[in-house]
This record gives sequence, structure tokens and C-alpha cells, in this order.
Amino acid sequence: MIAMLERMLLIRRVEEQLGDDSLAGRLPGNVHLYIGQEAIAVGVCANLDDDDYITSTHRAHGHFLAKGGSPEALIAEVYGKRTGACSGLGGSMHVADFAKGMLGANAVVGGGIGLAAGAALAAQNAGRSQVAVGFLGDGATSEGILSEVLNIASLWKLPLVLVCESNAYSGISATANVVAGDLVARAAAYGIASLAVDGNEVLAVWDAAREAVARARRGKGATFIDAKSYRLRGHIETEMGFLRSKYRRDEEIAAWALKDPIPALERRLVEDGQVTADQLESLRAGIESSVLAAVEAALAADPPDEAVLAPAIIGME
Ligand SMILES: Cc1ncc(C[n+]2csc(CCOP(=O)(O)OP(=O)(O)O)c2C)c(N)n1
Ligand SMILES: [Mg+2]
Repeated sequence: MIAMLERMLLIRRVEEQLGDDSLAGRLPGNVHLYIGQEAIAVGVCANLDDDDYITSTHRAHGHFLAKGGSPEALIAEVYGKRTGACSGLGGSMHVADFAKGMLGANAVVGGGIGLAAGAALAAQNAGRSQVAVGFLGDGATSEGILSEVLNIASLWKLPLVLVCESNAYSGISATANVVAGDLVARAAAYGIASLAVDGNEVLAVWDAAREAVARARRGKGATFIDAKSYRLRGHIETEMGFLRSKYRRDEEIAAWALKDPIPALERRLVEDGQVTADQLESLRAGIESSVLAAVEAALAADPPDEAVLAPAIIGME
């Protein structure tokens, strides 16, 4: 649990940094922050090995770090520097780390889950016991690809776990206005295991994912997990610079801030005597200095190598 807390704190601190950098105009592109949803990526990925696969969304930093990606490589990538995870060519919405089984962020809503199904099929065909996890947003459940993936995952008993992050919004639309019916029932209708979980409770997420991953490894097929949570920051960090009005009530955000998964876990670990306030302080201090050092390194790093850039640009012509 302390390792999970550490990862959640790391994700939070990296993203607070990237949020500040975004608002200050220091980044070459936009960032979609995962703040408030950290317990989902961390609780799920704590059950995975390096050779298990994940696919991600446009909100990818948390998935990347939870799967063991390096914060230095992530920060440099978002800064567009050649020391980044993808040599500075991808940026926030395309971070990947194949060595850690992180097959990539994805700017196409719903795109990642098709890739996850493919990775699960590849593992199954090769007779390996790897599992693929496809993270998706609740808004992505309106994409047709979900139906295709649920169908084929059920028919072929793919070693796949779909983790839907129900954060109550699809972009700036309330999910209730754009997604019909109950998602757990929808997945169950395809004949796969399906359940809802409190996505702000890391232990609950961990437990649900543990069972789903074990089921997949035993060849018993796919699971759909609907993890209920809330994004505490904007759809993109700079949204209030161009939106004409607010689309969420302050009271709603404040109520969910009280359910922030990180302080809840910290309180629990202190109360249980698993960690002292001093230990928490030094954990935070260590993360603070490593993130600041990573930012310094990213600022000092060069932009992408032109020799790498040229074929990438030619390839697009
Ligand atoms: C295929 C496709 N349609 C629309 C968009 C524009 N878009 C980007 S993010 C987003 C909302 C996605 O909502 P959700 O899946 O719930 O993810 P969240 O932003 O809440 O994490 C939309 C519609 C896109 N990137 N790709
Ligand atoms: Mg959403």
C-alpha cells in the first residue's frame, strides 16, 4: 500500500508541475491531467508485470507512470525534448514505453481499447500468460469500437481487462447526457465478467483488478471494470482561457475534492500505524526534489534530433 501511495503521489506531483507549466505557456502542447483519478491506474497496474500490456487515452500520464514509466522521460517528452520517452516527437498524447508494456497514449477516443484487444490476442496466440489492460474514458463508451471489442473478447476469451474511468464528464459534456444506460449491464450483456468499483479507493480497485487479471491469466476471459471517480482539474488545463462559461458547479468539484483518493489513503495508513507523518513528509520531499530535477533536465535538453525528425516529417507527406 505504501508503494501504491508513493506512485499516486508521484503522479500527482508530476501533473501539478505540468499543469503549472501549461498555464505558464512553457509547454509546446496541451495537457489533459489525471488529477483525482490516480487510484485507478495505480490500483490496476500494481497487479501487472512489465511484460503485461496497457493501452491508454488522451489522459495518459498516470497510466504511463503507474506502469513503471520514468518520470524524467515523461516530463522531457511533454516538454518536446529528445531525452523524452518518444525522443520528443510524441508529446503528452502519445507517450509510450514498450519496455514497460505501455503501448501508448491515444488521441483517438476509444482507439486504445482496440489495440489492447490486439495485444491480448497476440499473447493468447503465442501461448503466453500476459494480460492486456485497455483504459478508456466513460465518454469513449459511446464509440462503436467498444461494442466490437466486447464482442470479440467474449467470443475468443481474450486475456483482456477493460478499465472504464467514469469521471462524470466526456470532455465538457456531462456523461449522463451523452452515454445511455448502465455500463456494467452493457458489458455483461456480451457475456463477460463486469463490475463497478469505487475508483477513488485504491484497495478496492486493486482487489477488482487482481481478480480480473487472475481470470485473464487462467484463460477464463475478459473483464469490464467501471471505476467511478471524478477529474478534479479541467478537461484540458487551459480550458478556462477559451470557454465562455463554466460547465461544472463549484460545489460539485468541492464535494469530490473531499473524496480525493490521496489524502484518504494517507489518513488510513497513518491511522493503521503503517506510516508516520514524518515518513510521509520525507516521501513527499523525495518526490519533490526528483520532479524539480527532472524539470531542470528537460529544460536543459535539446529538441528532437533533426535526423530523426526529417524521416518522420517525410513519412507524413
Ligand atoms: C474519435 C474521437 N472523437 C472525439 C474526440 C474529441 N475528444 C477528445 S477527449 C474527448 C472526451 C472524452 O471523454 P472520456 O472518454 O470520458 O475521457 P475523459 O476526457 O473524461 O478522460 C473528446 C470527445 C477525439 N479525440 N477522438
Ligand atoms: Mg470521462
